[in-house]
Amino acid sequence: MPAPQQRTLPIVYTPLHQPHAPRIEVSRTYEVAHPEVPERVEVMANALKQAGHAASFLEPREYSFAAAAAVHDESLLAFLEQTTARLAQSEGGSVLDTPYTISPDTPLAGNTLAQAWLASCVVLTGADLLLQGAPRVYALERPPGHHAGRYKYGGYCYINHAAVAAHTLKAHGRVAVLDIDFHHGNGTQEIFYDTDEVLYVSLHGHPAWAYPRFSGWPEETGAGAGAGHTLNVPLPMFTENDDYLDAFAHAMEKLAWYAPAYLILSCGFDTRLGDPVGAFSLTDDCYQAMGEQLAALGVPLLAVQEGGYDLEGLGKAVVALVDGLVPS
Ligand code: OKP
Ligand code: ZN
Repeated sequence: MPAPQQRTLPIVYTPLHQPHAPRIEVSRTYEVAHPEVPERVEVMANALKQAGHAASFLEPREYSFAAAAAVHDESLLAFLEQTTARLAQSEGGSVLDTPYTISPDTPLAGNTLAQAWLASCVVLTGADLLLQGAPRVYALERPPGHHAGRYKYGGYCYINHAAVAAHTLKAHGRVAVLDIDFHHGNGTQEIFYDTDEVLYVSLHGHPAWAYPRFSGWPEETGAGAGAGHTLNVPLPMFTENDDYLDAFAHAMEKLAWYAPAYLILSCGFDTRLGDPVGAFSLTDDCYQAMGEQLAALGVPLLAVQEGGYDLEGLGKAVVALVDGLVPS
């Protein structure tokens, strides 16, 4: 008798992300509303619950912050700890530009590091569920992580959750990270650039015009033991489903070549038509198609929430992806 099909999947979530609520970032020289708002995860959580996944929600466990040191240099962690501790003492202060950021768009406040680590705990809980045999898990957390590198934070990211989880999982087998956020995950690429224990594959807006600009060219393919273990597929502005899915097929071939024991999906919906930060034109069909193909790959998969800023579209996008991941 064939095994019954999985009709849903664990969704790790906590409402406690909400106190992380950056208000402004710097665009050139003036202040603008910050797009990485608490409503993002609430919209996605509500849409998933409405789509029949309410019973799958579970709370994160706690993990020691020491785990962050596996992927971030102690200089960065000490800076984040000291700066947020100082800000916690002073009433309501926040700082945008520091020597440790790649872009002045990622506010530090007194609670920021604790909030970022809470997001890592959501993702680490998901990783543990994979180790316990769950075929697919969705970690619905914020702030995102893929721009946080070994030495610097930025791009709305403080701790690289996908990298922390990849570090945990690679003790149990080869790990691939597939990054489908609109932006290149410079932090994840950097952290695993010279190892063959983690494959990094990313589809993103071309760095000639898209953030973070300094990383994500196709010529970046890994170094040392990691040579050939980074694949960047930059795409043009306004890329639509067909061209995106062609590039996705290329990424899937690389994943099949690597044959990972675990797959981390750095999952951003800022590729969606109408997203105010990204510049692609994908529709929900594309997320469902990717979900289906990823499920068919048969590799235990941990989806990690990265970007996506269109509060009207986020719910539909995540439901489409999860519907693809969980055939009904
Ligand atoms: C985070 B994630 C500076 C613009 C900064 C930062 C975008 C961060 C995206 N001129 N924009 O990858 O969705
Ligand atoms: Zn993004």
